[in-house]
Order: sequence, then structure tokens, then C-alpha cells
Amino acid sequence: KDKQRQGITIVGVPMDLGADRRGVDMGPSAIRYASVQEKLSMLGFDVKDIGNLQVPTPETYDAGENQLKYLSEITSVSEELTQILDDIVSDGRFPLVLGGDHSIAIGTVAGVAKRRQRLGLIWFDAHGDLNTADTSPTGNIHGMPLAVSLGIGHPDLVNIGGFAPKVHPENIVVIGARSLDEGERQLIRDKGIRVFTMHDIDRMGMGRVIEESIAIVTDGTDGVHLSLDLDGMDPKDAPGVGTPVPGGISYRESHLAMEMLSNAGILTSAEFVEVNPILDRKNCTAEAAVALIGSVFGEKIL
Ligand code: B3U
Ligand code: MN
Ligand code: MN
Repeated sequence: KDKQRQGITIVGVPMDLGADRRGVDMGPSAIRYASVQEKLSMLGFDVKDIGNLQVPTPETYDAGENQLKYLSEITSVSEELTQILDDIVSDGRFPLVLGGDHSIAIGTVAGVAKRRQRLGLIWFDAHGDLNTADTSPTGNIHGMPLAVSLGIGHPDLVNIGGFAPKVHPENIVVIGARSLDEGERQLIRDKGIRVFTMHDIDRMGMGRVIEESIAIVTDGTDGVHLSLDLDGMDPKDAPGVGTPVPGGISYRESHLAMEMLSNAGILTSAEFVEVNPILDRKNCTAEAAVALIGSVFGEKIL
């Protein structure tokens, strides 16, 4: 009943400057085409789509510094996104952000953390996104947003929104990791970040992984953000992503995770990123995203 009145505000960020391939900028359109608004309305929410942020086209800019490609363009979009997210939260609505590459999380997390004492963060991803300019094998900023949110990285990114860090290591879980760079492994050890790798998911089962995750992200926090990179899923189920890694989270496991998060009623914001329609099969990755969004917002099998 409560839920019936809850407002959700959708914002799209057609960002591809943080990845090194085009196509992910069409992610928000693909997810809308897969009927995200209809799904949420059907579930009884008051849904408002405020459209897309303006993102510069890569061909019209110089990538700049090789280890931080498009740093200044990504910085300005992130600042704008931070402001928009802060406004949505201040309105008492649930922000649902559609990407775009994962560099958009820098702005999303900044915006949702702004008025909170302590944010819990669930990072669903094949990767750690814990690189810095020094450790990145690519210079692509979409491999850095979790480090940036922890206050580690280029000061322009780290200080977006005028405060840092946005999250603390003890309130973060990474789920689905199976491709980590050496610098990321080091940072995970140094900061004591709880990473549920595919190995852990295989051994423990997704049910226990989510139970433990919920305990970690709710311990002393006043909000929980879900940052879901579709490449966390297995490429068989979600082929439309820029950097597919075999051996991922199955379609059902990912739904179980979302259903359990929904039942726990802990999420206060969410984003779905890295959908690349150019690499997809008949929009099935965007459709998977919308199905997961349904589960996040309480869609039940029975
Ligand atoms: N860890 C690599 C690859 C990568 C990260 N995120 C995605 N790919 N999607 C990097 O470039 O940092
Ligand atoms: Mn990612
Ligand atoms: Mn990823």
C-alpha cells in the first residue's frame, strides 16, 4: 500500500566517454524501448521520466590524457548528474538511473550520498571498477568509479559534489567479480572491501551472498544504492555489454538477488548501466535489465 504512492524518477545518461566503444550511449533508449516505464506503472508506482542528460559526443572532443580519457567531459556530466540526483532525493522520490557506461556512477553515488550520513553500496559487476590512472590497463574511466567513490583517484573526480569520500569500504559489497586487475586486488585487500566473487557465489549460493550483503550494506547506514552493471550477468543471458566476461551470474541468480533486495526493502536508489544495443541480440540485454528492475520493485512470480 505504501509502495502504491512511492514516486520513481527515471533519468537517462547516454554516456560512452568512460568506455572505449560506442553504442553504450544508446543504453537508455534501449531500456526505455523495453518498456521500463510501463513495467513500473503496472507495479503501481508514480513514475516520472525526466529524459536524458546532455553528454558530449566523443568524435567532437579530444580524449585528452591517455590514462584518464575524457576526464574533463566526464567531470562536467558527473557534476550535473550529482545535482539532478540530489534534487530527486530531496523531492522524496526514488532515483532510477539508466546508463550509459559505468562512469556515470561517479555522479549518481555523489548525488545520493550528498544528504546521507552513511551510504550502503551494492556493486553488481564482473569487474571491480577500482582502478586509478596508475593501475588502469585501459585509461577508461568506467573502470574507476568505485575507487573514485571511495575517495581514491583524480581529485576532479573524487571531489565531485564538493565532498569526499562518498562511501566507506565497510559499507560496500561487490557481487559477481571475475575480472580484477592487480591494482584492484591490492586495493580490495588494503581497504578490506567485501567482494563476493563468482567463486563465492558458486560455493555459497546467491541466497546466502545476498543475506550477507544486506547485513553489510545496512550496518549503520541510512540508505542503500544499487549500482548494477549488466556485465555482472553471464554473457549468455546479457550479451549486449562492452566487456563481456564468461562465467557470470545467471538469469535466475540475478533475479533472486533483486527479489531478495526488494523483500528486504532496503534500496533507496538504483542504476542499470553498460547496456550496449549495438552488441546485443534483439534488445535482450535491455529486456533483462527491465526484468531485473521489475524484481527490484516488487514484481513477484506468484
Ligand atoms: N578492468 C578493466 C576492464 C573493465 C572495467 N570495467 C569494464 N571493463 N567494463 C579496466 O579498463 O579498468
Ligand atoms: Mn562496471
Ligand atoms: Mn563491468
